[in-house]
Amino acid sequence: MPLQPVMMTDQSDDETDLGLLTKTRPKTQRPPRYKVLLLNDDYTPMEFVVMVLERFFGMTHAQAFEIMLTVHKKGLAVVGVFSHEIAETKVAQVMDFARRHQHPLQCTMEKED
Ligand code: TYC
Repeated sequence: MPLQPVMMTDQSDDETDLGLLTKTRPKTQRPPRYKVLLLNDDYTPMEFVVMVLERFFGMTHAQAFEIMLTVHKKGLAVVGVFSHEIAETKVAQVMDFARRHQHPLQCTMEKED
């Protein structure tokens, strides 16, 4: 952790004591966040993807439809950003739901920059 010089307000530099001290200021770490990505494919029905986005990502029908179309046109989209544990759970829920319905829909996660 970097040492930061701190100027004391009650001492000036012309005192024998130079008025400088070093305090350690531990950097507080924010936990990393993870983007959950939905990938396009040629077979999963659009209505199924909309249902997934409503069910697991709390989107309205209109939001879900818009994001589904983005994935369809661009190939993928970020559908949410979460802690590692929540992101992992979302990916598992989507992958399990898709598998149970025999759709090849893919959902992945990646660490945010
Ligand atoms: N491309 C699919 C189709 O035309 C629809 C689709 C959208 C599939 C988004 C996956 O993540 C996806 N039926």
